[in-house]
Amino acid sequence: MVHERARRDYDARLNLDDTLYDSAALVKAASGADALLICPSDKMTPELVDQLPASLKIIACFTAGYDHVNVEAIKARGLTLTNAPDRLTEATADITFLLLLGAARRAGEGEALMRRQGGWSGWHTLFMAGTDVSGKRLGIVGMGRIGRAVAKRARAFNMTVHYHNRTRLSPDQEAGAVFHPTLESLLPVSDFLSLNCPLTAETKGVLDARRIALLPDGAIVVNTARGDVVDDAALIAALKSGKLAAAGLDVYTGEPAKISPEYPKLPNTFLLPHLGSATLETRTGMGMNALDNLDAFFAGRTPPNLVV
Ligand code: 8YV
Repeated sequence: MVHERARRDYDARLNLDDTLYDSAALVKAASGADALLICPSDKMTPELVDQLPASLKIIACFTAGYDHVNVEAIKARGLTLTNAPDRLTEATADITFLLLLGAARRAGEGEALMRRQGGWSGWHTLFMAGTDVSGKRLGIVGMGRIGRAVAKRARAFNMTVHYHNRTRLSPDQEAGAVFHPTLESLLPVSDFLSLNCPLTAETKGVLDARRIALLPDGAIVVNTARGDVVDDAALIAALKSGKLAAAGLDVYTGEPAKISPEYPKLPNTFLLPHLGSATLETRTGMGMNALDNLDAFFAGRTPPNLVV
């Protein structure tokens, strides 16, 4: 549907076999184009932005996150940049909960047992005993649309919700969640910690060894934000030492090719390959969202999701 609309309304050159473009291929693909519609794997470094053709006016991201784009370079070139945050809230909150439950209930280990060993030996009282979710405290870092949708699910699971955000939400949006002005205050009350903030200069590496030490012993960390929000070495050390019971991860530093090889080796990680928004309905919605931005721009209106 997204392809059809793009072809109907634009002279669109589509990457139908999902080839990963390197810088040279991206520059070539952009030749003579007015607009580029890009995915997170299309890294817009300052060097690449410099080489983009003079015909280019706008770059529309398919995703909510635009940390793969150097915004300063875009501004310096006088280009317009949009993102697409309007349709992925529910799907990403769902996968956050899938990771939270999967990590807490050792679903990865259980699934591997069924697939690789064809079953288990018998019912034992502590066989693959995980961690209760109900009755626990969930700390959410970043209470935007996705964070709030995660909070809604947490309430249905009988969890108490705490959050840290740059600004405190209205009582209506808080819906009973407890605000923490600092991460240092949020972490000690987070039996589960869900990262839902954008990756920025301030959030890069924010979950480091010092902050992990502030979490309760046996806490569980879930990341559907960006891998770089976490200090990998610190997270891996805490998973190995037992400081953390488990982690559920959908995003990784260096993804997809240079993910730390330690994560898949650890039994207490529950890992997905950046599937947060990967449903047909949501990905179609995100594509439409990106096209809405292009349409508005070329009609002379302010795009609904203008970044710069
Ligand atoms: C993810 C995303 O799937 O839009 C983005 O920027 O990365 C989402 O689509 C999600 O954040 C990761 O679980």
